[in-house]
Amino acid sequence: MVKVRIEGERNMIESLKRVFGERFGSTEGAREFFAPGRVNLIGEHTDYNGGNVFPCALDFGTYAVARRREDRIVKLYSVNFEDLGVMEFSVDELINKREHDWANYPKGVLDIFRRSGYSIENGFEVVYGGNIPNGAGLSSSASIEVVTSVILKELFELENTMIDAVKMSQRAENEFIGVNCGIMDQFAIGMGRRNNAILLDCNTLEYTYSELKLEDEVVVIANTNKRRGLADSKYNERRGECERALEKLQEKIEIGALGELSIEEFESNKEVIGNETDTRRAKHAVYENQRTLKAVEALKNGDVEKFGKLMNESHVSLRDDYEVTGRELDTLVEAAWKHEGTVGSRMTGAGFGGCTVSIVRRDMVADFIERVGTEYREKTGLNADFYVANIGDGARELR
Ligand code: NG1
Ligand code: MG
Repeated sequence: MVKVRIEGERNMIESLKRVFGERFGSTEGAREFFAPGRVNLIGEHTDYNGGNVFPCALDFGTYAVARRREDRIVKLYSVNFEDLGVMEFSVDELINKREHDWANYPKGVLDIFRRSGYSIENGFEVVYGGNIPNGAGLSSSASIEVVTSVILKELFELENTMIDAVKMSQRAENEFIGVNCGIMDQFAIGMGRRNNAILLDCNTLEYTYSELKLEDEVVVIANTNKRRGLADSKYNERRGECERALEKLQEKIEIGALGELSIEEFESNKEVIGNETDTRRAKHAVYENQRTLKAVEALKNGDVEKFGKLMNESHVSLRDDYEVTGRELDTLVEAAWKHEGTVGSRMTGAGFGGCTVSIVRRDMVADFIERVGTEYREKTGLNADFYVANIGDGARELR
């Protein structure tokens, strides 16, 4: 099955506006916002290791209609979670977190903004609606966080930059939600640019845009439709293993993050890590980081073939050394590798389920979707969803 665009941007906004009017009385003065989802092309599990990532923003994501209120009440509603109704609280209240509640994301952002000293004294009301599949590694959560940051900035005329908003959105995820994630998702969503991926050094936050000069190829995202059950606990486990490896290495060499190591430095010092598993985790982080730099260079030189090979190597490393793939992701990627239209294919996001990203020859996409989808279904009993990705701009107010 091919899901290209669930609904166009205008349709989405118009239907959210209708709901806004129903829920909050009128649409007078209501403003329109958008934050994309993101897909990472290469550089996986490197962000929290102080390494490089190469993500891009998608052209679908989270839409929102928002308006400032004269009192101090905040009202939040999501058309994706109709059963939960309108969440209502005051800006003065200590913001309580409830388990499994989507509104924790906007609440967390509001909390971090206020704790960062931004004066938000009035309430506001928002209707959210999104078309990113949840828990698929396309960053639906970061998209809600970043769109909320943009809403707060615009409604309250705050002076923060998009980079500040990105950092506060990540803090909301770390400190309020309790997921100790790196900065890749929020950064790509806030700073994305049409037809470009972003090479981001997560240690220094230096970044450069790199145009995706794909003429004969397209980016295809495939959702395994396997939800990432244990992702969060395994995610934190991997972070722990990498931290342990780093501490050992620091006994011998002066480094602040695994991302600072060259392959040679890693190979000549790795015996101090001691533990075999931790060594493999660190190896992935170091090699993946270097692989990302090579891949970006290849793309700059118009060598898409080489970029694709490096994507394949990334998957192997995530499968064998980092051990974050699983049967569904491996089956989908192996089916893609067999197809003659495939330039490269790998898992994307945290892993354990969720999506793969592939570069596929444009004239073979239909056959790719048909054959890869069929093989995946035969081997796993699951249906994959395919999206031909358009690389879009970052979060913004729509005017
Ligand atoms: P996804 O799969 O989008 O949740 C997670 C982290 C990223 C990064 C990747 C692995 C969150 C919100 N994000 O992405 O920071 O570490 O895994 O590269 O957990
Ligand atoms: Mg998430």
